[in-house]
Amino acid sequence: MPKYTYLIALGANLSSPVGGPRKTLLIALDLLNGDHSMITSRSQWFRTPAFPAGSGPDFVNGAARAESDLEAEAFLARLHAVEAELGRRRDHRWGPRACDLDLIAAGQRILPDPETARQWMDIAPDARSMTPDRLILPHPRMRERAFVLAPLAEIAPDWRHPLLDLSVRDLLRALPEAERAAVQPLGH
Ligand code: PH2
Ligand code: MG
Ligand code: MG
Repeated sequence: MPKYTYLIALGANLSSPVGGPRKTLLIALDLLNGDHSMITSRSQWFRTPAFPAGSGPDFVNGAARAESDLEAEAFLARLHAVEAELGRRRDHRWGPRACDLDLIAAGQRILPDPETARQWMDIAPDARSMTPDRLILPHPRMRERAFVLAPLAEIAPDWRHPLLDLSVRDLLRALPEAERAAVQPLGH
């Protein structure tokens, strides 16, 4: 029996060597299926405007759930290996990308500890360019992003944020209507 359940956000707004965003993200999920990990569900795809506005072409976004024997750091390393395999260059933090696989949550675990995770979540907007040098879970910015929450709401609507005690459904409902409306379903 796998030990951990992970929630993953997928995004792409450039073609990769294997094809356009949808094809690339499907192949990424195939590559994640293996000895230690299994993708057990995924959302449909969504077309979303690039954030920040004007930073590039629209994204294709989705979300998936994985069961895995790997610890969170090792699972994150798998995500990065698949990104690299699909041609992702990790140079521009907010630049266009061919395959972005973000680890959003590991069950109800809070990493590295509740105090640090809360500090990154509450960080002031003008300090947002800072990047943590270790894995913070749940993902500190997940509550702000309709392009993460709308796909997640399809596969894990009742997952509860362990620091906020709000479900994915609650977090999505709390976003401005215009941001939710900008996330357009594309089907599976
Ligand atoms: N990812 C980013 C930056 N901006 N915008 C959208 N719409 N979707 C993303 O996945 C996304 C983004 C950084 O990874
Ligand atoms: Mg990302
Ligand atoms: Mg990323």
